[in-house]
Amino acid sequence: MYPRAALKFALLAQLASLASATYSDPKVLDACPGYQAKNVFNYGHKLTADLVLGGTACNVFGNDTEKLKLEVTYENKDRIHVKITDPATNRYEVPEEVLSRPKADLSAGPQTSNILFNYTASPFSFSVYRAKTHEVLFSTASHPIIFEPQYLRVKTNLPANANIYGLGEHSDSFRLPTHNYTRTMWSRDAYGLPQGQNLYGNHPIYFEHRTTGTHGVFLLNSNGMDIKLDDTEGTGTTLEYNVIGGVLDFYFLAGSESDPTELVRQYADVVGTPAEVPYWSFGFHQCRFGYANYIDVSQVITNYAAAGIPLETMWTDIDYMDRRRVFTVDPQYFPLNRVREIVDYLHAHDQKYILMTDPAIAYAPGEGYGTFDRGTAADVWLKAANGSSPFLGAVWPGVTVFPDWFHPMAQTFWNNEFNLFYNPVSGIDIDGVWIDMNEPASFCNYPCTDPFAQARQQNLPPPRTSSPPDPNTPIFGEAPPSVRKRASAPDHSKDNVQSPPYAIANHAGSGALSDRTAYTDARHANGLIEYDTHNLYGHMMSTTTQGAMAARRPGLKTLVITRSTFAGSGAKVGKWLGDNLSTWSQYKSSIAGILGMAGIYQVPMVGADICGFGGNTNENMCARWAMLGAFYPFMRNHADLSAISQEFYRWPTTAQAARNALDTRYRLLDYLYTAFHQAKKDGSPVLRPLWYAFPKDTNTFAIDSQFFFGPSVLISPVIDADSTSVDVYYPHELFYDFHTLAPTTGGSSVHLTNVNFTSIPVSIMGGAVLPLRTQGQYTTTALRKTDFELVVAPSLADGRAHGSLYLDDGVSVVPLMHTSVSFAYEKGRLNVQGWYGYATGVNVSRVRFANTKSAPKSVTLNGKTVAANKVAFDSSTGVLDVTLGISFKSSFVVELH
Ligand SMILES: *[C@@H]1O[C@H](CO)[C@@H](O)[C@H](O)[C@H]1NC(C)=O
Ligand SMILES: *[C@@H]1O[C@H](CO)[C@@H](O)[C@H](O)[C@H]1NC(C)=O
Ligand SMILES: *[C@@H]1O[C@H](CO)[C@@H](O)[C@H](O)[C@H]1NC(C)=O
Ligand SMILES: *[C@@H]1O[C@H](CO)[C@@H](O)[C@H](O)[C@H]1NC(C)=O
Ligand SMILES: *[C@@H]1O[C@H](CO)[C@@H](O)[C@H](O)[C@H]1NC(C)=O
Ligand SMILES: *[C@@H]1O[C@H](CO)[C@@H](O)[C@H](O)[C@H]1NC(C)=O
Ligand SMILES: CC(=O)N[C@H]1CO[C@H](CO)[C@@H](O)[C@@H]1O
Repeated sequence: MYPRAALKFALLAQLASLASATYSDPKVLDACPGYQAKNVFNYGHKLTADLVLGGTACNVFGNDTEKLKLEVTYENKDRIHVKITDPATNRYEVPEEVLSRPKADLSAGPQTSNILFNYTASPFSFSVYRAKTHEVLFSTASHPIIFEPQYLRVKTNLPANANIYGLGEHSDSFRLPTHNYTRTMWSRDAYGLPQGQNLYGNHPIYFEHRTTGTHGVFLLNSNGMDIKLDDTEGTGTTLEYNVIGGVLDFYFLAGSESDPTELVRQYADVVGTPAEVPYWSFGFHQCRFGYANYIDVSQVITNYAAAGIPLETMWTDIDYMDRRRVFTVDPQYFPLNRVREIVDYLHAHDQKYILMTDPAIAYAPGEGYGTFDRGTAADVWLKAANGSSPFLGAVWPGVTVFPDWFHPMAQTFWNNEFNLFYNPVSGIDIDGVWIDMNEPASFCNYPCTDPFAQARQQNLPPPRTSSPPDPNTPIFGEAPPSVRKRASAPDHSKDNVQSPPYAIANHAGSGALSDRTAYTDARHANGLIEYDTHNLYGHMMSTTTQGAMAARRPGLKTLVITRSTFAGSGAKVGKWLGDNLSTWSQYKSSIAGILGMAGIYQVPMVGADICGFGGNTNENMCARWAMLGAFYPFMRNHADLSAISQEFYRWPTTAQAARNALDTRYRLLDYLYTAFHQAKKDGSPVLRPLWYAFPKDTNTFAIDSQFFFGPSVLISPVIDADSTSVDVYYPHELFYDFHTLAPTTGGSSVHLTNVNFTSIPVSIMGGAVLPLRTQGQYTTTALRKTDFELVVAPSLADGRAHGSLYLDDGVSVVPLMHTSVSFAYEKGRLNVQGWYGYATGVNVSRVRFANTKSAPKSVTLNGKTVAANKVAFDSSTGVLDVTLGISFKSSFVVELH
């Protein structure tokens, strides 16, 4: 079957790319008739209309739909929902169970809205503009909307050199190119993170920033699409959606004229605020593909301790599995009792353990593989097009099936597998979980003829020798329902789902949609097919896995790290940036990657593989990367099977760099935890590009080699290979060196020299009060017993500063007690006010006031003079250091007189 099918795919793909070369011509598309608005009803907060084809159909990629329904809803003062559907057919839409739609305010309407919807009836076009200034943000004028069964097109004009961010997942610059640039949304296994191509996940949201304000546009659609940014038509920049299914479901977000972080919060209102993660998960994680056996793993743990480099969590890749089958251990290389011994050792030392879980499950009828047998009994596998036999792929264990996350028993099945294998009493008591290959990736189109894929299939560890478990153990109390809710599923009988007329620029294999993944005609229990839901597979595995982890340890926060995401995934899970190489360019581009996830898409628990995954790193690169990685929210060192060992202790410079940067990171861990708590509350970004804080400073718009860690700590790493200097930009504000608190006045670029390989420039932005631990510790458990100190970093404009601290037990989803403190500094008076429900059990050891002009005559704590020997002023740096040594359980005031 495969050779013929492959040939068919290849031919159709060729034809389709020919077709798109012809028809994607903007002149051809702009000559389409578009629509006319009829029967317009304006209810104030809502507008509806029929859109009727406005002339002779152009049928570029299928027949134009004759009549559409337009529905415009003012959902709140900052959000307009614009939806265009075909009322005559049941078209696919992202299911509510995947992304529940945001609620609208009853009082919303054009009178109170910050943005307004406008339209012309004939030819129909619409625009969204700012209510106050009438500045147009989005306009389809002169670009007719095209709506065909397998092709939707919407295009807007934007200013020349528009500042566009988002549309991830990509490995391109944070500020996107605007010349002949295509962002393709179609999840794929993208080893090497090639630039300009589709990667693992999909976030069809863009932010556009202007000096007059920042706004956002979210297209809620999970079908394959190309979003094109271009400037070759001489009319500024254009942004064009080319979507191969679903409906046009836009959320226009007003953002703000002065504070871009408002827009981040508005996006969180639509897709959900991010999950809080356990405090310990901010500790350092070590992993690699290729730890040969349990002895290897145990040695890495003891080597870290011997090197004095904090190790919070040890990870194991697929190496632990028996024949690479999930929910198994290799009895010879990773015998269960020895792995349990490792877990016990880690837990006794306040450390954690995490294992990899893949979605692809070995297809092993009659072999006694419990997971396969139980899943088969429950009938939870994704089905082939005919809906009767499981869809097969080829992944790590060889031929595999894939769970159907839409199946009504999928969660029960997954919970049960987690309870059996990750059982504290009889299995492996993991603390978090890592999910991979969930695009879903398949090495080839089964049955594979591709020699590369065949070779990978055969590259298996030695076979197991122990006897398999009883495959017939009943687990489900009742027979799984075999009902399939097909009635509501969209009808694709007339569509070409293998090779739609418009070919998106998929870079997997030959470019066919089904290449190296589940085929587009594979069927879910609810009747949906992968053509529509492909981009949701990783997201659904994420939410199901998070559910299974929450069921294992009810009431506790979970850490799930996934590879594939969709809009909204961050509400449940974190993400690593996937498989790249140990290169200096990837070291740098990881910053744009984490800024996208943590600054825009609401997936703040994010990090790149430190020191690089594929290929070999070296001492200098790994040292620089250890220090940059200390400011990824999720900090993990991870390497590929064929790469040299790259644990931080392998080289002296790298080891020292890691110790230094980890010390800084751990001192900031409560500040990071507070930023996550704020993000959970209102969607405020955990990482920020410079322009979020300096939206009028055009110098900042393209900077993606520096970033803010939390609201006010600026990270400015050395970027160039083996270099000890870097050009950094400090915007118009004071920036205080993290260690010395010496201030630099910003407003220009600075050439930093002699940045040795064990240090990274970290500065505190003026206007901040930071709660720091006095020093890093080996584990976060020990860290939480360490005293706090406060740093006051006054702003340039008015010398004020403020900050906050949120603390709880670090693990409970709903903590019984919490402590929430705010810090405000003005005119020599630091006011620490708050609620102290959670006992910190530690002291505030001191306060350091930066940029103090002269030594004060006296310092008081709650009105009482602080002894002179507890006050030290350094005139060279302007730092006033006041020792307090008071229990951190109530509010206090420190005044400089
Ligand atoms: C498009 O419309 C024409 C004429 O109405 C019809 O013959 C043809 O089958 C349609 N094509 C598709 C793909 O539906
Ligand atoms: C709204 O659209 C109408 C019709 O095209 C146009 O005359 C009017 O100027 C637009 N209003 C704004 C504020 O753009
Ligand atoms: C745009 O990019 C494509 C793909 O990289 C290339 O083939 C084409 O020549 C480019 N077109 C222009 C006008 O630069
Ligand atoms: C369903 O499709 C699969 C994959 O193409 C095939 O192996 C199987 O025989 C088919 N089953 C039936 C009942 O047609
Ligand atoms: C590296 O630079 C830092 C910061 O300037 C300095 O404290 C440290 O002593 C330097 N290390 C070495 C080995 O020179
Ligand atoms: C902590 O503060 C208490 C007083 O509140 C003091 O007695 C104690 O010595 C302090 N501990 C340290 C380590 O400074
Ligand atoms: C951003 C970056 O450096 N990406 C590189 C990742 O690895 C591939 C090779 O597989 C390079 O082509 C990319 O440039």
